[in-house]
Parts: sequence; structure tokens; C-alpha cells
Amino acid sequence: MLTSVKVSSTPFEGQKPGTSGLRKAVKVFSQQHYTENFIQSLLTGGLGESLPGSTLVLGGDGRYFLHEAVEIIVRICAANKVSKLIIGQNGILSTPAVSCMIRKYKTNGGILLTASHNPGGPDADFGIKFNTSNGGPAPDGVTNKIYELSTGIKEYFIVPELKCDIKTIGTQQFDIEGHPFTVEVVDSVSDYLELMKEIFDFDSIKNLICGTGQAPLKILINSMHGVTGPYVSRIFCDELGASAESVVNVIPLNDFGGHHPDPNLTYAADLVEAMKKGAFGLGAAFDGDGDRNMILGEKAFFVTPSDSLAVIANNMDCIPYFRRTGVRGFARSMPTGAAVDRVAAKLQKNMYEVPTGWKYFGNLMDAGQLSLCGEESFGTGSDHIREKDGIWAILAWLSILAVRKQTVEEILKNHWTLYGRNFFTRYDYENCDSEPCNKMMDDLESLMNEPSFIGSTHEFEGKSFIVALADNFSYTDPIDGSISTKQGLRIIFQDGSRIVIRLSGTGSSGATVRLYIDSYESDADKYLLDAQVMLKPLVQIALRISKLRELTGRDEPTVIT
Ligand code: VG1
Ligand code: CO
Repeated sequence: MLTSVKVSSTPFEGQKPGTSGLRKAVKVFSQQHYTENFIQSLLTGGLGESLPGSTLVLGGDGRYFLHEAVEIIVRICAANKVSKLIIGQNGILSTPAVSCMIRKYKTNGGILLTASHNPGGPDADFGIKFNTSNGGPAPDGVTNKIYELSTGIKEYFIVPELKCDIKTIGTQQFDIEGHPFTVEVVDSVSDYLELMKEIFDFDSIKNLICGTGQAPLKILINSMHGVTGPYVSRIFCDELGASAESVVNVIPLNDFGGHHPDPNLTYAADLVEAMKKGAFGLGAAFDGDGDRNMILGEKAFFVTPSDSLAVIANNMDCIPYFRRTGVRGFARSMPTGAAVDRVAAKLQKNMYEVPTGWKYFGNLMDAGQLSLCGEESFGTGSDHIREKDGIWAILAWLSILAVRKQTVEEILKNHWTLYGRNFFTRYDYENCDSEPCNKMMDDLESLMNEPSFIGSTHEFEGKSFIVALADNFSYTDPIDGSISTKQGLRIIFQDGSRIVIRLSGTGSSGATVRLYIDSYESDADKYLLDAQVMLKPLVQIALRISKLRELTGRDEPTVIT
């Protein structure tokens, strides 16, 4: 029998909820009691009365500090009378896999150890995220409660002697002062793979990749040394017949090989370079925890996430799951390019615009109102789980390619011919000082609130735009009526073009400014032009109105997508 002890503790830093979960540098989590405080607050605040006797899924993306965190969480769960933890072997579970397992095993929730697309290693980031019983990120009400508890915590409960083996698949039973506590270590991939097989036609994708009846589609999948490695090897190589050279960086490393595990044109530059050589028909990369994806066609033809969402929306019948469930509705986060809106209008489906962060989609899905959604930040997903899902997105694209027998580029060009093109770009200014960024946002909001701002004309190199609407985006959840205010400044012009500026809620230090530009073009002669050229006037107008350069001292963004 093991005993639980109460340890006195004091909060030393507010653990504020962000866009999703808690992210800070590893050295913060390593401070005495920091992780313990947070986990105790998470269990008490997140599970409330259902904490004793609860079952939780636990796993992470393999980054540095994962094993220490798992050990602490197991011991604190045991002391708080959790009855069972389902843990991925070696602590490895992708974010989509956790969501899948919470739903499959109907657990009370799950704890995800990841800082997503942020770098890992002893001097880099770590994160803890709580998902509720629907499999999705905890809603604001829950994260606010956890935050409140963490600011006043005085003690936590722990079973310091408890040791469990997370290397070996199997069940371990413990007796904590008469309470049974079970740790079940499971294969990290199996449950997720099973779900993918229910959603997609694996035979048809296999024929596409192996070239049964036509030339094989050569694919190049880059896991960026994140958690998707084992999933990619099992799904694309073992199940779908892709060759070993089709997958790279599939060994999860605790520092992601020193890289930024963020699938965009800057941080996944090696995929871009490899694709440019022209030998592959589809390229893909994922972030550290496997919920984001980037898709490239032959010769590195870039599919923006906003377009990817719209193309999948327009081709839902290529995916067996949607043929079964029907298409309930589409959604995107507010800054995401509005290409999908046009598909929704044509197909007469409901279209929702929600704040940034996946948690807002969950309520709509739970209420049966939403089938497919996405964010410009390389997030695409559906109601099969309650997280965005990188591998799912690639399988969705492969399904479309298999049915339509066209290249990625052809599919995009057809789409633009049908709907016109929404040009989109995002500029990130990472690691800025917080104070000037807050001032910039406040000043801009005041300017936008001046009565003369609506109707004002803004001009750059001969192109001019007239402001039709300007606000700080606010969202009323149509299902539970909860209101989320101040979700980003948006300026909408009379021609429908949009400038959006918001501060990141996921950074682990300083402030990150995100500037988003979305503009619609219906002139077919311009569909193939470069987005940076097309959007330059709006970018310059945004920089001018916001005084971003002057206030942040940054001339150039750190990342452009
Ligand atoms: C960013 C993205 C947002 C995404 C969030 C979590 O948030 O902009 O679209 O949902 O990261 O992604 P922010 O607040 O930094 O802009 V990840 O892959 O955690 O899970
Ligand atoms: Co992620």
C-alpha cells in the first residue's frame, strides 16, 4: 500500500490560460512545485466533483521534460483518487490521438504535454493542456477556474513513492490507502489508426500511392522529429504502402533536432526545398504535437490552410465518413481567409466564424452543427475528434486526389475558377516587448472607434480601400450563449478585404503580433499572381494605420505565411 501526502506550496507565478493550455520555458516547469501546483489546480478545477474515481488519458509529443512531467502527474493523480490513467507508451501521444482516445474510452478528460509548434529542449518550451470529456481543449470557463485556483494554491497531494513503468505496454495496479489506482500503458498509434480506417478508404489511397492502375503518386512526409513520426511510419508506410524514402524525420527527438517544429514555409524549409526538385506529387509536414499540417503540391506549390479548408469543403463526398454522416456545416477562425465561406454559400451549408483556438469549434460539433473546420495557422479538422488533426488532413487530401485524379495544383486552379480566389497572408512579429505591443493595440482600437474611421479611405500605390466596418471581434457561442470579447481587431473594407491584428495567446515569452490580410479576387487573369504582390498595398496600409513598425521597432516580420 502506498500513502499520499499533503505538501504545502505557494503560487509564485500566475499560470494564465492562453489560446490553448499553459506554455512556458522548461526552466519554469522545473522550478520546485511549479508543475505540481499546476496539475493540482488542473485536476481540482478541471474535474471538480468527478475527480475521485475519474479516468484520464495522458501523453505528449516527446519533448524534453515529458518523462518528469508524466511521473509527477501520475503521482498527483494517484493521491487525488483518480481511478485510472491511460498513458501512451513512453508517454507518446499526439494531440489528435489523445482526443480520439478520450472519446473512444469515454474518459473524464485528458492531459496533453506539449508546447505544440514551439521549440523543445532544456532551454526551450514545455506545455500542459487539459482536454475535457468531449475530447476538446477545455473551454474558457474551465481554464479560468484552473487559473484562479493556481493563483491561490496552498497545498497539493502526491504519492511520492509511486513508481510506474511507461515503457512496457500493459496494466499496473496500485493500492493507495485502500483506493485502487490503475495505470494502463497503451500502444501510441493503434486507436488513432483504427479511427482513420473508419473515416477513409485505405484501399483507394493505397492504390494511389502504389500506382495500381495508374502512375504512383510519390509523397514526401516530414514529421520534423515531432510526435507524428510513429503515426506516419505505421499509417503511410505499413498500411498505405509508401516507400521508406517517402517519410523523413520520423524519430521523435526531445529537442526536435534543434528546429522549430512548425509546418510553415519558413520552419519547414527543408520540405519546401526537397519538393522544389519536382520528384514528388504531394508533400506534407506536421507540428510537434501533430495537430497542424502544411500541404505542398508538385514543385512546392503551396496550398494555404485557408484554401485547403475550402477545397476539402468542396470535396466532402470524396471521404467515406462524410458520405455516411452528411455535411452539417463549416467553420473557420475569424482571421482565416474566407474561401470556405464561398463553398458554404454555394452548397447552402451553415457557416460559422469563431475566435482563434480550436476550443470554439467543439460546442458546434457536439451540437451536430459542424462537420469541417479550420484555421489559417495550418489547422484543419472535422467532427471525428475535437482537435485539429494533421494526419487526417493529409489523408483527406489523398482521398480527394484519388477520386479526382488531378494534381494538387490542378485542384486548386479548378477551385479558383469556380469560386474566385481569396488571397491570404499572415505576418508574425515574434518575441516583441509586451508593453509597446499592448500600446499599439490600444491606440489602434481607439483610432478604429473614432466615428470618422468608418468611411475613411486608405491608399497605397494607387490602390485605395474604404473602411466599411471596424471592431474588436466578439463571439457569442450559438450553443451555450457564452460571450468572448476582444478576440482581435479587424478592419473590413467595402470590397470585402480584411486586415486583422491580434496578439498571440500561445507564446511562452514576450509578445507576438499577428497581422492577417485576406482579400478576394474574381479576375481570372490574376489567380496565379503571387500573394505577397497582390496583398502588398493592404499590408502597407495595415502597417501604417497600426504604427506597428514605429511601436515595436521591427521593420520585418519573423515569419511570413
Ligand atoms: C496559435 C494559432 C491558433 C491555434 C493555436 C494553437 O494561437 O494562431 O490558430 O489555434 O496557436 O495551435 P495564437 O494565440 O498564438 O495565435 V497548436 O498547434 O497548439 O495547438
Ligand atoms: Co500543435
